Amino acid sequence: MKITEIRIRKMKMMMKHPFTTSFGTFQEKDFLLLEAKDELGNSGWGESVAFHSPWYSEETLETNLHIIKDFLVPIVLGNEISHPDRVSELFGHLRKNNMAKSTLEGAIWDLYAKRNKMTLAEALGGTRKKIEVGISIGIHENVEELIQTVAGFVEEGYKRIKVKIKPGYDVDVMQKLRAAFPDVPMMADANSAYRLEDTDLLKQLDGLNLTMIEQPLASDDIIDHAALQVNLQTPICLDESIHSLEDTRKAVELGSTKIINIKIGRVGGLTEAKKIHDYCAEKGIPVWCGGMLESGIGRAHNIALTTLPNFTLPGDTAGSSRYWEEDVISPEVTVEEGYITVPDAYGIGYAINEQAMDRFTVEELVFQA
Ligand code: OSB
Ligand code: MG
Repeated sequence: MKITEIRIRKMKMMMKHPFTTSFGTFQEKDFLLLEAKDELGNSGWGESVAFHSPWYSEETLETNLHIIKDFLVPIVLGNEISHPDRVSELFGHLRKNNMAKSTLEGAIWDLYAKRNKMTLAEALGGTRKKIEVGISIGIHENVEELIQTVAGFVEEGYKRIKVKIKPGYDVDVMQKLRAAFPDVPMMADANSAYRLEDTDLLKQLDGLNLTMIEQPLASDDIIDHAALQVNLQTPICLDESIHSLEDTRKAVELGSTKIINIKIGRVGGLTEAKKIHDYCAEKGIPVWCGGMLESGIGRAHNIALTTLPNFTLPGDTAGSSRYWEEDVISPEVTVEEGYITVPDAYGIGYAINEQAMDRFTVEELVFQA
């Protein structure tokens, strides 16, 4: 297929509720969407999961925009791409900037699937018709309120509850939650808020029957996580530390992680995500699909990826209504009894809600071959 046009939209959407992690709170989501068109008039969509500020990773919306328009667009625009797997090879000589690469690669995957009259899930080799989903819940300073919030999502049927923790808001909170919900699959995500010296504190989470603890230590670490795992019964799951298949291999070989959170943007796209999935399947490491507070476009990519067989744990891809009054796709993503039905329309499987798309667009850049 020949890439004839690329359009980048700067988006701004208000989240229904503020979301708080160990790094801080946000309620406004600024991000990029990218549309790639081919010579037959097909169009594919990708979402940049980089945030406005570099709190989660070093990438931001503006660095993504710079990398995409000044380096990535010139590589693909006007060129023939035989298969989306080629895109990561074409980008291979450019270091990191994974979320930027993933934005354009994702759009080309969608385009490829539509052109070949397949769902994105089928194009990736996925087989599941519905996927199990959990939900990620931000820090609520008032634990009673947290319990109320969790109760609502348990009621809605979410298959697993993930709670953000930070120093001073951890063991006591998790104990109270476990007491309130003895049988609900539960996990904690620290977003790198602890150090190896906190091992004794983290050990107090053992015995609460948590499915895992996500990224307790530094965002660039795999050594201390291995040392921590030796002393912890709760499985460690890495998020921030994993950027590639190579990172995954090293972390698994060192024993730093027993479960991997795969985020398409963080690993540079669907092709790399699939490689990580395949490697983990071979090693008996379960994986699940993380979230980045995406709009429907990013969510649709997450859903397609989750149809691969080793995504055996519920992901963070909650329904559109979790964060948005109105989403940029139609129909919106809905969750029924903890499941999302994988759409059967070609490509990402959801149409664009043009009115919402235009309303949330702040700026548009167009590149033509
Ligand atoms: O660490 O998984 C994370 C949100 C933003 C950045 C990082 C993370 C998260 C979440 C929420 O946990 C995932 C979602 O609901 O999209
Ligand atoms: Mg995380």
